[in-house]
Amino acid sequence: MKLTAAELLQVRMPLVAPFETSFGVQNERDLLLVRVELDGQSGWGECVTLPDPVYSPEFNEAAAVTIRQFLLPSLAAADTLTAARVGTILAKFKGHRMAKAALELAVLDAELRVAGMSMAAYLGAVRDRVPSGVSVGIQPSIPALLDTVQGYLDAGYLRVKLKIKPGWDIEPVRAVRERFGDILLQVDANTAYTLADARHLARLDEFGLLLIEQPLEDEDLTQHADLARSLATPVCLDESITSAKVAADAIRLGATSVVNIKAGRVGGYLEARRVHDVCAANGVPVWCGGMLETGIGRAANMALAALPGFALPGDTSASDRFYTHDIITDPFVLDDGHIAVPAGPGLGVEVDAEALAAVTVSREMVLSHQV
Ligand code: OSB
Ligand code: MG
Repeated sequence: MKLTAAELLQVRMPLVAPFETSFGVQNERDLLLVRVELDGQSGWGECVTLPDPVYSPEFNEAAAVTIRQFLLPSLAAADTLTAARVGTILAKFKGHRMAKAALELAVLDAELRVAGMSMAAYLGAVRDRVPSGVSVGIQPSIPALLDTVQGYLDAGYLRVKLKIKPGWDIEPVRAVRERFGDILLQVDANTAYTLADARHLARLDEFGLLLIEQPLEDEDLTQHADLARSLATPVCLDESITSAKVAADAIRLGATSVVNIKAGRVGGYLEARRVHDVCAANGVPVWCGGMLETGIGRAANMALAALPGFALPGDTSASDRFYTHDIITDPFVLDDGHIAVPAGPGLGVEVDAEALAAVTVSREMVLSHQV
């Protein structure tokens, strides 16, 4: 197949509530979508960058420039383009994994729509629904936190992840554990601590958490291994895991005993599957992370989370966890704490043109077919 057109969209979606992490508060989701055409067949991809380089070095505007200036021209020059080739074609460009992942996803969507195959089937899914967890942002107070968590448990979420930071860690976890008892509970620090906090973080041990996610900085693999030895709570890496190779290194070092897989962070869904495979080969359970995706990225995450090694519920929440109006025609809903994995061709969801238009800030043809 040949890349015949490509479009870049900037979208601004209001969030149902502000989402606060140790790296800041988001009041809306500003994001980038890509639409490609392969021999005239449309495919959609979502870029998971944030507006600022606070979770990873990538950010929306940099991703747009990278896609426009380097990635799309290289893909357009390929005579035979398939998702499996995207990684190789783009390998000469360092980093920019989220930008690459968005394009690989769009190509894959188009390719699979032509083939009549679902993304879940393509990746090797073994489930038709996935258990759903929820990521709970830092709240203004403990009573507000308990109300928020109560709402998610009432909705049926099967696992709760609390965002933590220095000053918002032991007490919120204690309060949630005391109020809700034996729920599946974990925490995510988004790199907010240093190894000097090891004794403090060990105070979380008494709460029987599933895991502590990314306590230290991205590059601190050895220090995560040191920390892991001083905690009973399993350490799970997110930001640090940028490829299957890094996952293998982190496991070998003892820096991580569970892995959060986000396709954007590792350069695409095919590399995400390789991370899954490396973890499975080492007996390391994985779960699917999230980046406040619209229905497009969410659909792809559901397919990924249906692979056999996804042993824990992920941040695979329903669309209404973040958005009142998603941009797909059938938003993801919770059913008995689970989300159905799309079974139709490609992503298996349809973009709602009207809903998309309502949140689109700009839309630009980056490449149009030259005959
Ligand atoms: O660390 O998992 C994270 C959102 C943005 C950036 C980083 C993270 C998150 C979340 C939200 O925790 C997960 C979701 O999309 O539900
Ligand atoms: Mg995280």
